[in-house]
Amino acid sequence: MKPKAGDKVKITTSDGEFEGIILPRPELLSQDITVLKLKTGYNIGIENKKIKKMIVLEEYKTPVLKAKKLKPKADLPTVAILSTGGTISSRIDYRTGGVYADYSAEDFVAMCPELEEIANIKAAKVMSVMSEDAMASDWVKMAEEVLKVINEVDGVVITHGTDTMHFTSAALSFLLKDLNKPVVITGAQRSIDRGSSDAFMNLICAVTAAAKWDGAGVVVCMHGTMSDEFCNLTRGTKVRKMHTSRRDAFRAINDEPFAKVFTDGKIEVIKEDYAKRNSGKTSLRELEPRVAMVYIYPDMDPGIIDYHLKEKVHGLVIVATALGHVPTNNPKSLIPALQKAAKKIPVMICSQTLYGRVHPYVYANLRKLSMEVGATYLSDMLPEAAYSKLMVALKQKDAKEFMLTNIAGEISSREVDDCFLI
Ligand code: DAS
Repeated sequence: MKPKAGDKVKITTSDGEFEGIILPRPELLSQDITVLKLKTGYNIGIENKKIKKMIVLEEYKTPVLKAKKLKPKADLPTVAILSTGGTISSRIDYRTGGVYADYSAEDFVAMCPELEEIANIKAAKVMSVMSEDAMASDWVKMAEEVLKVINEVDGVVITHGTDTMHFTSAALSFLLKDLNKPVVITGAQRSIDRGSSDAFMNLICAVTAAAKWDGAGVVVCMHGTMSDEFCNLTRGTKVRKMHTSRRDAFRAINDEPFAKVFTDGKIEVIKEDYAKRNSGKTSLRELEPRVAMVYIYPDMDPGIIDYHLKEKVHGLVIVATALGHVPTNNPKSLIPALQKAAKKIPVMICSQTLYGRVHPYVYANLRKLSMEVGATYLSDMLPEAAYSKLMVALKQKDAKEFMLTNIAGEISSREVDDCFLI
């Protein structure tokens, strides 16, 4: 049997004998070296040509997680945990360095027994993707799974990768029409099997919010500070991942969190401008995925607009500079291409500043884009929210009217300057 990554082996070479675990060789690195993790924890590289003999002492087997049987308690609320993948669901296999298991929601309860003190957990694994791989069809699948369980529980938690969590939280805000209870999305910046993981506190706070928060809507529940003080509950259309790795990477933009959630079960309301839990009927909207986002930058090639038209996108979200500008008065002006596009498909304008709101008239260039081209200015809507909202809008009778209607708090009526970069 040919030794493989993870096997415990004894290697005899001209320089002596070595015992340890074979580590995987990333494709990029040369394959004529065997890397061994010694008992001491150190790794050594042995040239294959020096190896006289290698015997397998213990073959590696991918550990199988024992799913924990969940026992419901009559006096507790019921929360569904739908797992979709991401770091929160991944376990690094220190023997091989690879990710070897994708936790299901039952596993979360097994690793975090506090969850069973907060609510009866109904678990389901919806998919198993790192969120950079999520697609619009995955958002539809998640929304369908929420709809399947929503009438049997007091709230839903979705565990998800962090990279595109804010795309998903916005998309579900538009796909789930008249959502009548909380859908709380959470994740982790550090995998759940590492001591310093933020996963446990995020899970506990997310299940608490799904069980007890009096709101109805899609929210993100992630660390509010670098330490384990509390989690923020932030509107799904006004939240964004703003740091690659900090535990408090998720911030409210042009908004403030609804509430702080503590691991002792306390929910401290910050503001109440959200729909309350109700007995209304939640339904599903459809989406048209062929929408493109175009980030505006100096000296860009306006050909990108023509490319998208050729690729038959049905809508464009322009992530413009500041108040909503694009290159207008230079040899590479985007106006002609956008004029052509706007004749066929909706062209929406957001700002890459994220904070503040775009404006169609302040400058002559803006008037050219809003009035001559006919682009639609989306106030303080985040680009990622506009992206999924336009997909849903394209399935409505009047896409432009839908985009300008405040569906899930994606357009704030008043300035929230006091929370700039909080
Ligand atoms: N790749 C990242 C993702 O799935 C890992 C994480 O942060 O969850 O979004």
